[in-house]
Amino acid sequence: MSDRETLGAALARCGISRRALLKYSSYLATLMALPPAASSAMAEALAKARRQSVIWLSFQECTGCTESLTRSFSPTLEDLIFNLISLDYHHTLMAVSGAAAEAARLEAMKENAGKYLVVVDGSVPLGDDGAYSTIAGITNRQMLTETVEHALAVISVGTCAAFGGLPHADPNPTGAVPVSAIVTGKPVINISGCPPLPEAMAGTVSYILSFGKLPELDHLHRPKAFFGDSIHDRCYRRPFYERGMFAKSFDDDGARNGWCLYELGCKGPVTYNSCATLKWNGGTSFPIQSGHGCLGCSEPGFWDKGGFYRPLAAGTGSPGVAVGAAAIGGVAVGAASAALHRRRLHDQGGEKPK
Ligand code: FSX
Repeated sequence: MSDRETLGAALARCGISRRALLKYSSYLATLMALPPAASSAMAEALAKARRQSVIWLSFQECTGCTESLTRSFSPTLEDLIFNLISLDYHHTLMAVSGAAAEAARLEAMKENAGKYLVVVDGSVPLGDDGAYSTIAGITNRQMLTETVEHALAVISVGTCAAFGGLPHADPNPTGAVPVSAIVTGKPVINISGCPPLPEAMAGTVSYILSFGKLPELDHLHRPKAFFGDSIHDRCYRRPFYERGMFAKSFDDDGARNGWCLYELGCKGPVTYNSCATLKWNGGTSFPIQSGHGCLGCSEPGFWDKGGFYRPLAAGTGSPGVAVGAAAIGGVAVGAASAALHRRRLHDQGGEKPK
């Protein structure tokens, strides 16, 4: 692996021009709210960077995170950059299996000690000594602990790895925990979402490759560039919320005409992610644009928050789940109540004042 070509050389070999790399850097710099000069510095750094060794571990998950990345609208430069990292180990994508696969993991760890990134999707089962999920004869916990020991950093992709996700939902039969419950003494970046946005995954890796440091993170260790605003902050239905115009059912005229889906259970006001701006499938759409409320999939404990179709104002129905239910409770429908709702969310630290 020591003779890895630079990313610039690899892109040129694939017919990707310098101009395209500059365009991607500029897109990424804008996306991450970096100063204008950062875009050319990023292009230079990316062109000179050696292919980054990445070891990808998949534990208790549905493979949606890998699907999100590999089935993103193609071809895009971020796909190519992800293809051009050295993905030295990936349960789903690697050609070899068994002893040869494990040898590849150990070799990558040895040859890139202190420099490789570990990407994890899925939660880690601790119940019954980890018997619910084993790979190559060892528990997920053992594999994670051993693999991260000499890693540069760990990226938890998907809500399962970041916060426990579906396997952690009540009653959590496998004793599932997020990666951060096991990994200590190493930087852990959470890119949540079920699944996460491919741009957030590729953008975060590109940032680390370009600048040799981690991006700025929020209180849940998510890159602020992608998780700095709530879905509600950026939602195109927001003007209807402000005017107190709420759809009453998924097929009424209000819903069809873009009215706010708050009363139908939309969790956009308490969910932080970039779906409303980046959208999915190459910027085609996102759930709210398709007529369905946000499920809040990038937030901790979203499966247990009292029902996807239960309005926030009705509370979570689940004690101890912090979605600001107390802040939202008692909000009546209408423009005046919308303002009150915002004020109360802000008082709970859930939303900026407007
Ligand atoms: Fe979880 Fe990802 Fe949802 Fe699925 O790997 S975040 S269940 S999309 O696959 O972990």
